Amino acid sequence: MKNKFYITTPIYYVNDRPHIGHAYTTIAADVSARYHRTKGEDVIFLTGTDENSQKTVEGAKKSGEDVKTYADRLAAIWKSTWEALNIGNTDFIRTTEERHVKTVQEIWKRIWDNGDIYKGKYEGLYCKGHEAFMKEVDLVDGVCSDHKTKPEWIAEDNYFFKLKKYEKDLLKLYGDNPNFVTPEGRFHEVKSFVERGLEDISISREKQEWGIPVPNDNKHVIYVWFDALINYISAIGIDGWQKHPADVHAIGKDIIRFHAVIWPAMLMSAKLPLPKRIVTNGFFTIDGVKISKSLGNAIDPLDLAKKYGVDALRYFLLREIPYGEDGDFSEVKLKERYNADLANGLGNLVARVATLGEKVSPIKYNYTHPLHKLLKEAHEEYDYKISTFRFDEALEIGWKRIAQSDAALSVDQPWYKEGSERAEKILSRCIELVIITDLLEPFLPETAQKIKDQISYDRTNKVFHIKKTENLFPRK
Ligand code: ME8
Repeated sequence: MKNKFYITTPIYYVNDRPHIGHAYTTIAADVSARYHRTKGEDVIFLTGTDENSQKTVEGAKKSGEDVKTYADRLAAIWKSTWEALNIGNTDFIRTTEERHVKTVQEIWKRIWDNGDIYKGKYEGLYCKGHEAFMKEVDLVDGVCSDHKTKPEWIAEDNYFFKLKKYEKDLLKLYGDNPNFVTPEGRFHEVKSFVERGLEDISISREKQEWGIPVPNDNKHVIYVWFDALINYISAIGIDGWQKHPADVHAIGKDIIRFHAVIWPAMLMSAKLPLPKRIVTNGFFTIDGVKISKSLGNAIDPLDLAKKYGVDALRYFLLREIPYGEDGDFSEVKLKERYNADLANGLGNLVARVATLGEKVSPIKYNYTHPLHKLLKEAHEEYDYKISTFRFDEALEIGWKRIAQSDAALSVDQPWYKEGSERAEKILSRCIELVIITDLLEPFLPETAQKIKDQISYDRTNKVFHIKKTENLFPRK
């Protein structure tokens, strides 16, 4: 039986179109999904949209549409953006879908039946930007420092989830699973947060109309985060989750408490298995400035993809910022890396090998080359890096090979003109390129195909066919 691998991204709010930050997490998850597919695993890769938020209502109001029409239009934009960025998700979930609403209500009932939901009064602050209940200590001069808005004071009847009850179980979970959250520093923050003591949380809103009704009490809607987290189950069904929960939730550092504290507690209460890992990326700024709608600096990934190509954008995002760390995005750096690593590096190597190789193609090859052992070792190191989300280091391995191959090509230059060793020398470079292409495929799927079109290995007849076509990355 094939091994299963289930990976998810956050489901994104539909109050705006995707920006480069959303693309970052989604591309990372896609690289992981593609990598597991190359290992022959049966991959489920889920992304989608989080629509039962007040942000959706406000977005609709601003654009003068009714809420459902607005949500439909925005969800289609998110879907098509991922298609354009070559994201190979196997499913796209919207939280307004029937399959999700049903699952949320079922999970609510399970948690209710377990005695973990009670009715109480919530009085306190609520930040709409965060869609989260806030404490005075979270604010700076009474204002949410992320959204620069004053949270509203709400006083209403709410249902509460007994989060505090799960304090000990959560600490045990963290103790037993040292890789539950990565990177380690952020896991540490989560642990300290829980160690300081949890409070029960409000999981419904009384005065909202848009949202999933609380079972048996339709005066209330379910709090959007309680609903949103369950999407990971809705997509594959409760039975599906029971058999194989998520292997990886890829998220940004901003939503770690929801995923590493509230979500496992909800699952424990519903008596369902827990996700295996939560992998968090840092946040990046643009030219040193926080990405924000009001500043108008939210770069549309499609604009960059149009200018540099989808693969170049995918490459840059994962090469430039070590995954997990905060970083800075700038188009100047993107262009620099494009020219240095892609045009002069990979693109140039492929062009050189194809030009020289075309003259001696086809070349016979029967797997006895000494290069094989060496390259296998590179593969092992790469496997480790990529399966632990060290994308920049995985790419570095690929680029080290590219540089070595390029250097070997220059040293061997005299042989390429004529002589019996010509085909033999070219063969070495072809073998290297096949391996390099394998390594890079999850990151640069389109480029990998283009390389294979130029340098292809025919397994049946055991020959390389080499044919020069277009330049992969024309200089910018
Ligand atoms: O939080 N740098 O959705 P959201 C890196 N609906 N990543 C960034 C980023 C940046 N500057 N900005 C955004 C929500 N992201 C909820 C999630 S899940 C059950 C519900 C990425 O639309 C990052 O992955 O605000 C972050 O966690 C996510 O977008 C937040 O997207």
